[in-house]
Amino acid sequence: MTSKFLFEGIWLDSRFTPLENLCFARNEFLVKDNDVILVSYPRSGTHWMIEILCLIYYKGEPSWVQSVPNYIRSPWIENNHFQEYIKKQDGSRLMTSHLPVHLFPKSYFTSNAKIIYIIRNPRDVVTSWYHLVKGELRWKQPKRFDEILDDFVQGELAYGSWFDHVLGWIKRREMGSFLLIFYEELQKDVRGSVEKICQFLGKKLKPHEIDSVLQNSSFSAMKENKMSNYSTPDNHITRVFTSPMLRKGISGDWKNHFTVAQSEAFDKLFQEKMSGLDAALFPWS
Ligand code: PPS
Repeated sequence: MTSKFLFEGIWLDSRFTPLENLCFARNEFLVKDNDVILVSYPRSGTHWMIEILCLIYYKGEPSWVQSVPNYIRSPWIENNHFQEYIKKQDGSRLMTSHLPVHLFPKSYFTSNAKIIYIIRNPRDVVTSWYHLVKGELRWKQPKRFDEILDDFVQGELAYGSWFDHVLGWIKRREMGSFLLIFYEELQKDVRGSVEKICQFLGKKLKPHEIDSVLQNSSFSAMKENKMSNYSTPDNHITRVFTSPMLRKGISGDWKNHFTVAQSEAFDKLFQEKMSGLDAALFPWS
């Protein structure tokens, strides 16, 4: 039984984003000027960034991330399980979305809300995705890596083509209120990245507060934290997947999955699709 449906050229999964919720998010949801919205293509490090942002909001103090599940701290705008949580938020709201720019809430485009867009090497994105869907409870026979890679390249995984997603959003980086962050940048210099995010958000943290942000958002801290690893009993994810949401948390695992031929074909596709952008923008070789 498939839960996939196509909407304006984008494949979505009705278990997480039913058409009704998508239409509400896009047409009716009111983005406010002081909202901060984290946007990403799936498997790009979204939950890592949620943790960092929540800790920045609390000046490194971990009580919030240790007592409230991440999907309530920064709910997904388009997700059926989470729209209720957004209604209960007040003050400066923190929210998450995987939507491509053309399906994003229309009210955002006339607001001063801040967007943080996180990009990860698509080779690692598809690798991460393969491991997630391998543990999908409904399949007796999970798809092989080459089949998932094929779906990824064709834009047939949920939220559509990685290339179109990135190309759509990246255009907005010259505008104000938009911060582009790479997963690889976080891996290489997490302190520098956190300082950059603080500056973007207008938050001033002392060095020991930044230390605490780093410590409490580390892969090992998040893996241990029930509020960050989807082990709370009411979460919707473990009803669908048995695979851990936090798997390896490294860059370059794709090299253990791609064949030489797949890697060469992907490089060629990447160059074709991203030819309009400076290759130096992407922090991977
Ligand atoms: S989702 O479910 O689509 O929103 O997934 P998303 O959170 O975007 O990405 C999941 C991958 O991010 C890794 N992750 C981390 N890496 C490093 N440090 C920290 N703290 C961290 N938290 C999450 C997670 O392990 C997934 O990547 P893989 O490669 O599968 O490990």
